[in-house]
Amino acid sequence: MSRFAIPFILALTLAAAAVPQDKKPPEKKDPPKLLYAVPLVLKPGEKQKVALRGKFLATVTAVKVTGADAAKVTFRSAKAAAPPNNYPADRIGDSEVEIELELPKDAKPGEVKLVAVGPAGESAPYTLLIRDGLPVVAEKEPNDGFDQPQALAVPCAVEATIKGERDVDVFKIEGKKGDKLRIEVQAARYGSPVDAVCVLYDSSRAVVASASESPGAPDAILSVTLPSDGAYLLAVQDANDLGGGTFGYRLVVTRPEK
Ligand SMILES: [Ca+2]
Ligand SMILES: [Ca+2]
Repeated sequence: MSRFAIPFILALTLAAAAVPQDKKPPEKKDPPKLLYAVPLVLKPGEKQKVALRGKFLATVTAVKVTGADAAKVTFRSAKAAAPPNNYPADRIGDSEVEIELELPKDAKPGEVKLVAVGPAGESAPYTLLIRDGLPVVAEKEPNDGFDQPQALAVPCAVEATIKGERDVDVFKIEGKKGDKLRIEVQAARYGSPVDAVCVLYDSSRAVVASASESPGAPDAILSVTLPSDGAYLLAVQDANDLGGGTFGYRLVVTRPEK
């Protein structure tokens, strides 16, 4: 081997070592993905702080609103915010953006969407769940069992949270034989990690009806005709017994037209 060979081989080795660095494709950046809002239900006509949970949100620099011309949005912060271990990150997200949002009083449910903007581009639009004309009820814990239900007057829309693992929310609804009730959970459609199961019991604690997600209908919906006069108990819980401060849901109880 000539005396030039070693430096030559060394140079080749160094060059080879350098190749992966030089030829490494630029880091692939994923655009932000909005999963859901906390609180899940937004109030038109009020300025409120909203955390948006999702993926690749830590570098988001702005949030845009569409579908409500007079809406005002102020970007506050973006950060990584990992879910607890063993929670499904695809549903709970790994980061969040905080904004201040003021929707006009006439903001229309289903029409207002948010888009997060970051260095890798824009998120798909996220449709906000907005209060409609139904009377609003705030969930009151503890409501964890048949002995401590929260009484509801129909119609209403309860704004609730599966506040921790194995949280059960029980509501009491008075009814008469032949009354029709429609009970609808609004959660998964709006990205909430709650996978709700709803069970309606009569006053003797026999199951009258139950529902969970079904194909084409990601949220539980119960349509029942009450079999007798009395107090009915509705239990809502997460199918996987998961829960936490960001597990919001809206429970809409109405009497459909006969
Ligand atoms: Ca609860
Ligand atoms: Ca509860």
